[in-house]
Amino acid sequence: MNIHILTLFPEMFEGILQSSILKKAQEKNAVTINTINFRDFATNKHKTVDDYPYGGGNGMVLKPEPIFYAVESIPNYEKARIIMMTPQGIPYTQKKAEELKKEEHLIFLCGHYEGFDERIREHLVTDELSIGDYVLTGGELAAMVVVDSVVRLLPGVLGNQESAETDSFSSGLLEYPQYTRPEEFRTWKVPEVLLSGHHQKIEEWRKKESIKRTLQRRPDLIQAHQFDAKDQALIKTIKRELNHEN
Ligand code: 6GU
Repeated sequence: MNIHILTLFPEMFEGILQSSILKKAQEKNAVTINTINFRDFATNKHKTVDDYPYGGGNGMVLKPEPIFYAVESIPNYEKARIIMMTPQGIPYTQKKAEELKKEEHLIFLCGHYEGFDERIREHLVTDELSIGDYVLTGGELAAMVVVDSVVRLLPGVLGNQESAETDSFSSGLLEYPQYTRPEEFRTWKVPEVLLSGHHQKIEEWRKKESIKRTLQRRPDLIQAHQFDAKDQALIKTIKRELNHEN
């Protein structure tokens, strides 16, 4: 996969792209990631990238020329998904990450404080994404979130240790509680079943805890999930138990 990130603040990406899994993914050639400062494509001597909104009002608006010219400088940009990061975008989910991982080329547009001239949205962009219902100072942090969550899904990026398969949201449920040594810490013991060596019982316990946690924290995910008859019975049991606790 090939990723380009258009931003006025390329330095914001240095730490994240040079650390941990994203660094390794680039070293393994699973992905190439380049930042482009679209100020370099500004057309006047002051390198202006924004201007006052037509019709008046507060704030500045990102001009179309620097962003169009920066995108058009990228080889084969016509075949890329061109993704604008804004709070008005469609909500980003694991499902969208699974969709984007199949693409060969992603181009991210990050604005900072300002809005984009609507012609960028209408005539350049293929996707507009938001990472949640809160406002960031710019699209950079949001683009990093999307890049991180897509790159970890690329073949060969995660080892077995970090495997993408069993974690939250790929199963549609939240993760079950995990424990490691010591068996007892400040009187707090690890659940007996996990020490039993009884694999079927351990699997059942984990499934139950996973559903319990999801019911308590994210009932919306339970609504969306398809359960077989056995799990539906388990959900009923858990709901009854939770009612008795309260
Ligand atoms: Cl993609 N950009 C900004 N500026 N704020 C956001 C966002 C994006 N997603 C949530 N809040």
